[in-house]
Amino acid sequence: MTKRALVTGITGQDGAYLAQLLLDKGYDVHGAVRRSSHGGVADHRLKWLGILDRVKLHDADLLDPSSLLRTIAAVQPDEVYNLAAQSFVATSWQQPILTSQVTALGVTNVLEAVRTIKPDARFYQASSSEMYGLIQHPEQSETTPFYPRSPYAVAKLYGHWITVNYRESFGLHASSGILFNHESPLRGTEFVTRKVTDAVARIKLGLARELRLGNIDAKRDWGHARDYVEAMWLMLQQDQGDDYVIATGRTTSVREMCEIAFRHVELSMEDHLVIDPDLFRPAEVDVLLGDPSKAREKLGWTPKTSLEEMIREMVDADLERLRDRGHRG
Ligand code: NAP
Ligand code: G4F
Repeated sequence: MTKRALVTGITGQDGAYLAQLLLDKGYDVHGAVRRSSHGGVADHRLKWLGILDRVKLHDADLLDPSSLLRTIAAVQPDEVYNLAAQSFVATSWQQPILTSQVTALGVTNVLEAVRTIKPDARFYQASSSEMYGLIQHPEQSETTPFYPRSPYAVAKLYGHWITVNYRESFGLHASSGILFNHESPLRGTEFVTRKVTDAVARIKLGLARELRLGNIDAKRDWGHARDYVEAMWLMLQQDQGDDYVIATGRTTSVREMCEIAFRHVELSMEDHLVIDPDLFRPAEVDVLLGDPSKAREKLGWTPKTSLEEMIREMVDADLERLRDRGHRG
């Protein structure tokens, strides 16, 4: 029997890679997409992966419960992956209410639609290492207390606990993946890794001269999105829903990540980097380092891509994109 999956946030970085993984596994893949004013949907990532014509898209917004009910009724999914969110931490101080509505309450909207229409569907919630915020233990695992430091992280904490609560209250097969930062050539350019690789490629091609960053002493546990979507799928193949930390177990500063990118194109970071105080956040998450032991033991999951390999892949993809654009004029 062909399995059917519904992915909210299918037009985002993780949604696109997850859709590709599920298609490769023979799934019938459906995506929920919100309306935008330019007529179409934000489908450039699905196009980049060459899978746009292989997924079925449905109009649904996390803020509109009736659209979610109708989509789940139409698709009758075996698995629901809730990846949609206002996902940029810095924006969450500018739009805290929207962030709460989509990233927190939106999760309940999806869970309610699942509970009402398809309670035997397995559910995945995209939780975040940002929930650890002001870290309470040097290595963060499923049992480390949370201390969120942004409206985004507070909203994600709600999403995490409502998922746990629906599992315990209604017996849903609901899992929360506490994913540490993961990146790829499909990462939005507002996030620091892609901002860096895009700028390095522009500087190398003579299209820009400087890169402006905020706090380069912040440290993150960075992995590759392609590896992390596999962990999402593995969670929904288990007999019971549960919570899992997904991370590499290595932490690196923004400064070191940036050096890797400049070194790859034989440029010096010091010649181009400008520190911009406007890019510092009202409250920072100084360091994150995940302990993925449970995922390794229970899911058999380990990351495959090193930070160096990933950053080089991202710089090369940005160079290629910019060169293609140049040829097209
Ligand atoms: P992303 O690239 O920003 O994608 C977010 C997706 O959510 C997009 O498809 C976006 O649609 C959709 N969306 C936003 N608001 C919506 C709404 N009101 N209704 C329906 N869809 C909406 O994020 P990502 O990096 O793929 O991350 C996927 C999920 O994992 C997010 O929930 C994120 O918070 C979480 N997460 C990410 C990381 C990471 O490091 N990447 C780590 C931990 C957790 P448009 O294309 O129309 O904007
Ligand atoms: O790349 P970032 O914007 O990612 P952040 O804030 O860690 O959040 C990402 O990962 C979370 C998982 O932990 C996800 F839940 C979330 O959705 C998102 O995907 O910033 C990383 C670090 C921060 O400490 C930031 O202050 O880089 C620092 N940074 C320094 N200069 C910068 C910049 N970040 C950005 N975006 N832009 C800068 O110019």
